Amino acid sequence: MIFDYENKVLQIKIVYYGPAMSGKTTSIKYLFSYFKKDNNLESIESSVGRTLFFDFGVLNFQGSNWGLKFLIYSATGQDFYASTRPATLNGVDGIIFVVDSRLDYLKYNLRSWNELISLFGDEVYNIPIVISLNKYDLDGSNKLKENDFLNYIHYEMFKYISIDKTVAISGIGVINSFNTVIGFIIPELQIKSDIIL
Ligand SMILES: Nc1nc2c(ncn2[C@@H]2O[C@H](COP(=O)(O)OP(=O)(O)OP(=O)(O)O)[C@@H](O)[C@H]2O)c(=O)[nH]1
Ligand SMILES: [Mg+2]
Repeated sequence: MIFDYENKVLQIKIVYYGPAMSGKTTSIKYLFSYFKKDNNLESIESSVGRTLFFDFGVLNFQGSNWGLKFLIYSATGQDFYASTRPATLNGVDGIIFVVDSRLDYLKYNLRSWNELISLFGDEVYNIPIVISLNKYDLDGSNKLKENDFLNYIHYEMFKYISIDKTVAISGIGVINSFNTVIGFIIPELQIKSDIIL
């Protein structure tokens, strides 16, 4: 978090993290379209729509006294570009961990989670994290439940953690997850549309 006292702007960095194809880019695209800031989002993608390095965009909000500037990133899930992930996480204030909630993908989710934890020391337990059980529209009952995932990851060690189902392709839960992570970072704040309440 960076306070720019001169311009009265608070800068906050949020990273969407998770295994390949879990829905990080889709979530970010929904977020930017919700705030009608589609043009602020840069996705560096391969010809088949896979994130090469990261997605990046800025969301600005103006309060009565201070401006808020959110730097939003997604780390690529593709292992070929894994070396870019630590840099993307540098200086992060909050993480949205996007899980592919189909049970067949559990090992990829856990591998990505363990990698995320290993990139930080014990400070990871102080970072606000919202887990998004994404693709909840797919595959009937063959899906990960909130408590099951939490039990895999020793959630009780984390100071600020939350989990919810999402469907990024239709936007279900995406804004909620974003608001939850922001609420962890700045408890007084709630963002509605493009004004700060
Ligand atoms: N059915 C369904 N499909 C989804 C959902 N979210 C994303 N997808 C699809 O899953 C695929 C991968 O989504 P992306 O958002 O590109 O995944 P990513 O996490 O950015 O993947 P990488 O950049 O490769 O790490 C795309 O075809 C999306 O349309 C969802 O909630 N439900
Ligand atoms: Mg992507």
